[in-house]
Amino acid sequence: MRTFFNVQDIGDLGKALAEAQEVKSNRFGYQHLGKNKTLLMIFFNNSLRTRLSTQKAAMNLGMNVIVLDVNAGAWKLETERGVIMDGDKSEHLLEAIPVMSSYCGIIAVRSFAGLQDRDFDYAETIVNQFVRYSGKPVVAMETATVHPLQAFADLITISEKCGELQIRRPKVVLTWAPHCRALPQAVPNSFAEWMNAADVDLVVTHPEGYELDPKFVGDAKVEYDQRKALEGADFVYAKNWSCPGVTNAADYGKILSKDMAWTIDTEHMSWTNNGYFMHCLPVRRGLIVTDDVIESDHSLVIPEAANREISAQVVLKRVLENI
Ligand code: AN0
Ligand code: CP
Repeated sequence: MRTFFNVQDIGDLGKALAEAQEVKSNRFGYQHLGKNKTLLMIFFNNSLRTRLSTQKAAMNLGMNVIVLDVNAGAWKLETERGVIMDGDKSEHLLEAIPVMSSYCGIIAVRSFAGLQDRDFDYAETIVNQFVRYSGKPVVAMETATVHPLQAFADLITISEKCGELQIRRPKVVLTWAPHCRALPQAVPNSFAEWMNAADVDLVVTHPEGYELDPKFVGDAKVEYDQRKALEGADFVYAKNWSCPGVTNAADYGKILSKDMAWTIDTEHMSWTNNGYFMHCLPVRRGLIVTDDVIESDHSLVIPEAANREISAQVVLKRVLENI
């Protein structure tokens, strides 16, 4: 594997899930792969899980790790070509990328959507420059439109629960929930993309206007009535996202609804098939989910986060095997 952005990059999902279990039971068995190899993790945005789990995964593999928080000590980076750099940005990404790549064997990047310009975000303008100008394998740690390490960890978590409960083809519901700030679509995009590729029955539910890009939703059923969508669900994956601008481009990145009737509480969970609650975290209690639901024994938020170490380790292992 050379780049990790989409579900196709991981290939056969059955094999990837088997490898995840193998890595989970033998985390330190592959240290020869990473010896004297360096992972550079670049963060343009905040992180708790991605930073810790990806660094831990790299260390499990025997790698050296360098972390750069661009907004905490690095020069502010210009990303557009052809501008006169007389503002607050001291360095251009086109110099910074080859410099940074000269210090490492693998680059991992977190760069959220700006939510101002749909074309700029959906063309993956920032991370594509890393792919093009670094000459190194690039792993997405949440880009403008995808968060594949999260979706892979979520799939591992669902598959483990299905194994335990002997569920063959689970009903998985991706539900929009209200939030006070405009959030990217990367998490729901990747979740839908990965669930479509997996052996699950995916239903997506959200208020009108929040339609996700068809390239991620595929043939999944879209149900605007949240109660109908949740009926019989084995897994409820809650997430807020801002307007993807699919039906109305002018609304891209806007908050169209703050309808608290969509908050996942015990009544919502009672409509499901004794379903499990999932969220990628960080989550705002009281908006996305109530305390009772997230603290219940049917909440999978902690196992999901723990599986981020496993998804990252499978991905880095495969990249290392190809260097
Ligand atoms: C980010 C998002 O919604 O994409 C990161 C989630 C992993 N969330 C926030 O900014 C709160
Ligand atoms: N789920 C996730 O990616 O969390 P962080 O933003 O804390 O990395």
